[in-house]
Amino acid sequence: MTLRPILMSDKRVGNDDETSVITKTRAKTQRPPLYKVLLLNDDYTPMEFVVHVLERFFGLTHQQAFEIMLTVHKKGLAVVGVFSFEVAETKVAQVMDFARRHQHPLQCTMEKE
Ligand code: TYC
Repeated sequence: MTLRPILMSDKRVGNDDETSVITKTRAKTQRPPLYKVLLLNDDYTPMEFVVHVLERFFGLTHQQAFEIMLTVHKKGLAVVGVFSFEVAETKVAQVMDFARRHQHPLQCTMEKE
């Protein structure tokens, strides 16, 4: 029989008859919530501008950017990427600011996954 050392994380549950049960506590690693960044279609923003935004702020290749732009154009919206809250918030702000400065109505939002 192999003996296991009793750890501080073990809980000793005493029974009335002085026998005991040792339960193992498993450390639950909490993953941070993730957020989808969505790009929305509109009738006015030029396709090349959207492609540029996707390359510039999401590090996509021209081909990837063009494909996602076309998906948004055809389906109304697409997920551009999945990030931590802070990164997603920053991307949305960067896209919205860049579109506003160029006077395009492009909309970008985030949503908890
Ligand atoms: N629908 C736009 C057009 O025809 C192109 C477009 C694509 C706009 C994606 C926004 O997120 C968007 N010029």
